[in-house]
Amino acid sequence: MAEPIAALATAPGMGGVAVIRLSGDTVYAIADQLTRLSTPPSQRAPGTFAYASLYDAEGAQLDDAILLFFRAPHSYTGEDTIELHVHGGKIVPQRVLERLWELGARPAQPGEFTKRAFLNGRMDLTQAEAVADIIAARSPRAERAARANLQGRLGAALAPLYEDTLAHSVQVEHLLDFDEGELPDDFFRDAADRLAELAQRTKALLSTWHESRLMRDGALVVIAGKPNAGKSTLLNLLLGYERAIVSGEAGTTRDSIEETFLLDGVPVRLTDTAGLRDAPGAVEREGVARAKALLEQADAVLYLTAREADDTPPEGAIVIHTKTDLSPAPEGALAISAQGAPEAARQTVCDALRRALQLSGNETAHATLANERQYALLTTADKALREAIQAFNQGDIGYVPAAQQLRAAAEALGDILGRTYADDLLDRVFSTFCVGK
Ligand SMILES: Nc1nc2c(ncn2[C@@H]2O[C@H](COP(=O)(O)OP(=O)(O)OP(=O)(O)O)[C@@H](O)[C@H]2O)c(=O)[nH]1
Ligand SMILES: [Mg+2]
Repeated sequence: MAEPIAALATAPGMGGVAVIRLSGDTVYAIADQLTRLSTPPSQRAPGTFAYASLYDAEGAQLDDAILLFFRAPHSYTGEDTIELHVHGGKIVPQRVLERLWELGARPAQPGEFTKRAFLNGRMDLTQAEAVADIIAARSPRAERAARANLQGRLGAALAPLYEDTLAHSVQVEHLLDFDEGELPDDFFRDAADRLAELAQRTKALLSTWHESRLMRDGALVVIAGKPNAGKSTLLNLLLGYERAIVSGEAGTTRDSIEETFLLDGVPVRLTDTAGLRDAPGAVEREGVARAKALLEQADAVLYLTAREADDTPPEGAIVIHTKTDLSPAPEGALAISAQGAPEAARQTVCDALRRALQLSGNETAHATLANERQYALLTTADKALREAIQAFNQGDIGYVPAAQQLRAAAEALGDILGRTYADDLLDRVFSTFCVGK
């Protein structure tokens, strides 16, 4: 029995139209009471719509609406579903929802429509997660990756991996019942070889996480260097507008300034900082302390130098020589003139960042991991597969531990897809969704 649930599916606030979703076993009975159509909703064919007035218990009109009719299992949730398109704004959607509570629906929890879609077998867990990822995407590229996963790209890569691992696991468990002495000599070597092929697939998929993570969480890039090195000038150049004050006075920037720009679909949190020096004033000293703290957290540091005395970049920083229109940079160094050749400067810095952040720069048609949960489980599966291989390589004595590891690998892969699941896993996945999805 699927309790009827309802929620506003569009963002709350001013808007021409608001969409309310209603899903569950008794939604047609509810809609029959909400409307006074000569052909009530329960008599209407799925895939059709109706224009109808909605009424409260006393027969007063609540709104005019368009109703879309879906019937199980051909709906998003897999249940009977009605979508109500009502007027937007603060008052009408709320009034209609309150009437729905009166008629027996209850407010949907965050992600509950998608959770039902998953539980009704409409999608696997990676597809359900992709729904939230499409909404949360911060760049067109991130949205395309999420859409591919919604269409099943990741699931299509993981499902055979899971099936193959499970098949091996089942076979090995089965043979456990026999005396190990009866197994053919090449059994262990063969088993190790076959698992090595699976481990290759898990490894390839794991390697996609680096770039996906950056697309999801963004990269922190800190611009550091001595006062007057040209840091704020570079920030403005990369952003394309005059965000920070630029001046010939040393110590112009004191507080750190963070703005985001997209590099190959990765949101880069670009942070301009106070010039590093023994600052004369307390405010600037605090700025320098903040700059140093940021250096610790950065995914990449752009260290700008105008070739002054005692200019030592922090370890691991990308050193960029600035103001080459004034004096030449050393042979082979990364060098820019933000004022003389801004477009070339922008290119040089972006290319340096692509290398430092290990961005491939091109989109892949292959499956990519989408979140920390998937990455953690796949890491578990990968490790278990490798341990199973090692155990098999030891021959007879490794058989039992290998069987255990294989079971663990299959379980972790199944968890990614949601083939097996615990309620708290589902709660964790769907609680991050917005209401109405
Ligand atoms: N000639 C020349 N001047 C530049 C170039 N880039 C920046 N400048 C000048 O250098 C001075 C300092 O630039 P800023 O960008 O404010 O330097 P900063 O590193 O942010 O300095 P602080 O905020 O004080 O740490 C300004 O007068 C800029 O106009 C360049 O490529 N060529
Ligand atoms: Mg500055």
